[in-house]
Amino acid sequence: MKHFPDGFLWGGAIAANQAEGAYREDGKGISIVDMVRHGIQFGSDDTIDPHEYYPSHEAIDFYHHYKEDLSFMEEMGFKAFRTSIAWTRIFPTGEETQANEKGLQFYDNLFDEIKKRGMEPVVTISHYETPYALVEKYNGWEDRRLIDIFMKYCKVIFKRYKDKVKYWMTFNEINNIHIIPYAAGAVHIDFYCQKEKMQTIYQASHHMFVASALVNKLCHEIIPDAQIGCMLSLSAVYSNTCKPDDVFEAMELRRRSLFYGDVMLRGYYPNYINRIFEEFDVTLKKETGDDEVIAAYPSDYLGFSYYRSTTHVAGTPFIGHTGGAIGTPNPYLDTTPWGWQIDPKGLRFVCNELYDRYQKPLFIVENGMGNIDVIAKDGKIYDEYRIDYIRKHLIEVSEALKDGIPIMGYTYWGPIDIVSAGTGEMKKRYGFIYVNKDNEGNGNLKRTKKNSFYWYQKVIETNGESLFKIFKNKAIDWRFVIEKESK
Ligand code: BGP
Repeated sequence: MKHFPDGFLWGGAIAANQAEGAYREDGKGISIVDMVRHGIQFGSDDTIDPHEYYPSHEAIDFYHHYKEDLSFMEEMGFKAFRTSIAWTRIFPTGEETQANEKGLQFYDNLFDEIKKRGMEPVVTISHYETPYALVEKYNGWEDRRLIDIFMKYCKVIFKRYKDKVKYWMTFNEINNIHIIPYAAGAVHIDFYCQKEKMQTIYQASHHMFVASALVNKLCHEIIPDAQIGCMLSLSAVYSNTCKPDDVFEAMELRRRSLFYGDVMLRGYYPNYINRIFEEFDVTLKKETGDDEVIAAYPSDYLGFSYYRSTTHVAGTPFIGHTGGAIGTPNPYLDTTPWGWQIDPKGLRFVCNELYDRYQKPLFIVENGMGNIDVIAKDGKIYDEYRIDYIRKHLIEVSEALKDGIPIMGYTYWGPIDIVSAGTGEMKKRYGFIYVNKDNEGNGNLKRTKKNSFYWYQKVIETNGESLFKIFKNKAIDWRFVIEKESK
């Protein structure tokens, strides 16, 4: 019996702002992350200090290296490649009436190249890259006018790329507006006043819900054969004990994220949110017709990221970072150097949780391991820890498929090293391909295949079957193991 269905979208995912660099080239405007030096977890400088180094300004210079980089993805056999469009390349401040042709042309070339190399482009429309001008003027999504501004941008890109892109997602990790509001909702909030914070967050979320629904509609009108999903950060959360208080609060913490899926996939505000609104004095400003729009145009599928799990103890604060909620460590799990606990079974758990709740196709659009890679004396990179991480997660994906869950594909996060979103580092590497560039900007950007490159290539070539094969030789260099075993 086959473990993965034919047509499963194997691939990888990046985001424009973490890979492209060229942050002022060809008319690009300043986006919110361009002002972030140490990662979105640590907030924005709200200015660019010319004396400081911002890793994302050059990143891995994907803007000029995309052909070479995509040739690696092709060599691994990718069926899908997820990236985002930098909104500021198309509308530098968000409010121009004319789109920037050079920006449009770049993505034309990029999508052509992806397709030419046998991959489906999967495109996130807004991945933490809102034009900064919209924060200055409107405090981002807190202001309803962002809906029309975003619609204008979407209309341009749908029309332009309608023959090239068939998989879309609106907002990257929209639920992260609670933990990184600046990146996810382009809002500056007062963290010290819970009530004001919640008011701003939910008002901004409402505008994003309406925008997302209208964009779903627009997408289907302009590209009838496209699918457009929402995208949530959904690493698992467990109760730390079987104490009913812990169990209940863990459910509440989880629901804070699932609320976003509830609205965008089911098409209505769930009852439980009313109590939260009451407790935090949230008064949502809605316009006539908003609820109808949200109901009429839900997302087609749920794209989500899964990296790790955590546990919750009642009474501890609801905080988090790019990997999801930060709770109390789980004594049963190992941890990456960045403290992310490795929990492959949690991925199967989450797939079941989500499908039980939504009955819509799932797309695992981010999963991966950030680690410190060392170049060995022979010049190679033996990243067995990464292979082990992915292998165990993919086996759980195959179990979830057996559980009867429609999973469209798996795009590994950061198939080539890129700048970390959370910490702004290059040192935190996810890639199958090493990029010679460090946190301070030293390095010549040379690309080198890691051991995991050959391993993932084999996984895709066998449509996942190699995951279940016990290789006689301990995998020291996958190229040799694979060559020998395939004879
Ligand atoms: C997600 C984001 C990505 C990303 C990833 C890994 O939250 O969608 O942009 O980078 O997490 O996080 P980090 O880069 O902080 O390791």
